[in-house]
Amino acid sequence: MKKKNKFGLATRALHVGNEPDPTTGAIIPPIFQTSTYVQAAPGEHKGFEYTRTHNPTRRRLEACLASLENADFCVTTSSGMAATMLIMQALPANSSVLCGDDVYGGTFRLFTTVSNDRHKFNFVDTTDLKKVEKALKEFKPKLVWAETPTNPLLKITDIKGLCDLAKKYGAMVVVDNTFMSPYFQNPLTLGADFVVHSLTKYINGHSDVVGGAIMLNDKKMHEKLYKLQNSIGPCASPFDSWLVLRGVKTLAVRMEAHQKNAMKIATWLEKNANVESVVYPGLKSHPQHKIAQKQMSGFGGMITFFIKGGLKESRQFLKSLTFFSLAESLGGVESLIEHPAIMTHASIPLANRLKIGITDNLIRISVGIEDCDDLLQDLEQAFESTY
Ligand code: P1T
Repeated sequence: MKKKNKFGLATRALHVGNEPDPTTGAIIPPIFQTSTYVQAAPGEHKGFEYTRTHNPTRRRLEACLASLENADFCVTTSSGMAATMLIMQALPANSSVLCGDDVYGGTFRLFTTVSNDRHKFNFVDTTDLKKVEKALKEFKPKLVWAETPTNPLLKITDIKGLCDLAKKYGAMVVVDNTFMSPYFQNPLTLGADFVVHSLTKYINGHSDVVGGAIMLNDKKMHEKLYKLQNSIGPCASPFDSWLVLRGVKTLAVRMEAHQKNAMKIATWLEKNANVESVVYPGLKSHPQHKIAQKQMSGFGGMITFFIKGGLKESRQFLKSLTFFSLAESLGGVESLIEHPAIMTHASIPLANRLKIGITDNLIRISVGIEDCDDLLQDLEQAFESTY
C-alpha cells in the first residue's frame, strides 16, 4: 500500500492547513472573507486576484483534505453535486460512463437528466466484477463511477478489484467515499483515479455546511478541474471552507464514536422481532463483510434496515422518534433517520428503485454520537408505538 504521509490521520486533520496565522500568530487561521484583492498596479498582486479563483482559507482546506486522502491535489466545491458535475465536465464530450446501480439519488438524477446531454451512461452492479467486466467490454467507458458503501443499500465494491479491471480496459475510476470518510477508507491508495466527497457529511460533521471535494494525483487533470472550477464557478466559500477546516479536526474521534454506536445499534436491530433484516458492513451477515474488512479500517456510522410491514409501519416508526431527527443528509454528530423511497432517492424511478431493493419498508439511519443507551431506548419506544 502506497503511503505518502508520515503522520497519522488524526494529526494531519488537525495540523495540515491549520497552521497558525504567520502574520499574527493566531492559533486559528483567519477567515479570508473577501471577494477580491487589491493590486498595486494592473497585474501586480500577491498571487490572489479574485476569490472564485483563489482564496487562502479555501487553499488551506484543500491542503488538509488532499493530505487526508493521501492525494497530491484537492479541489473543493460548493456542494458534493458540484464536485460530481466538475468531473463530468472534465470528460471529453460524448464519453461513455459506467455507474454503479445504487448511488445517491441526486447523483442518479444528475447523470440521467443533466449530464446525459453530454455523455452516455450505463448502470451496473459494481459489487459484481463479472458484470463490470462484461459492461467494460460492451460500453468501453472512459470512466467508472462507484459509491462504496452505496447509498442507501450499503453494498460494498472491491475497490482494488474494480480499479484493476478498469485499468485493463482503459477506464478511469471515481470512488465516492462520502460514507466512509478518509478516516476509514482511502480509495486512491487502492488504485482509484479520483475520490469524491460530499463535505456536507462526515468530513464537516456538524450539519452546518454544504460542500464537496475531489482528491486526485494527476497534475494535468487537477489543472483541468481547477480551470473548470474557476470558469463555471461552484467554489467553496471562505466561511464554509473555514467551518470545514474546523469540523474536520475531530474527524478521527467522531468516526470512532459513530462506528461504536452503529455497531451496537445494528446488532440490536438484527435481534429485533419487528425488523426483517439489517444491512451494516460490520455485521457478519453483510454479504460483502470480508471485502469491508479488507479495504476499510472501520465500518462507519450508516445503517439500513427493513422494518416489518410497509409504508404505514415506516411512517409511524419514523414519526415516533425523538433523538433521530427525520431529515435528509447524514454524517453529522446528531442522529438522523430517513425514508429513501420518499426522501433521498425519490428522484429514482419506482421501477429502478424496486429493482435494486429500495422498498417502502427500507429505513436509513445516520447514527450520531449521542449516548447509545438513549438511542436504543428511542428506537425501542418507536417500535412499541408502531406495532
Ligand atoms: O448534498 P451534496 O453535498 O451536494 O452531496 C451529494 C452527495 C454525494 N454523494 C453521496 C454519497 C451523498 O450521499 C450525497 C448527498 N446525500 C444526501 C443528501 C443524503 O441524504 O443521502
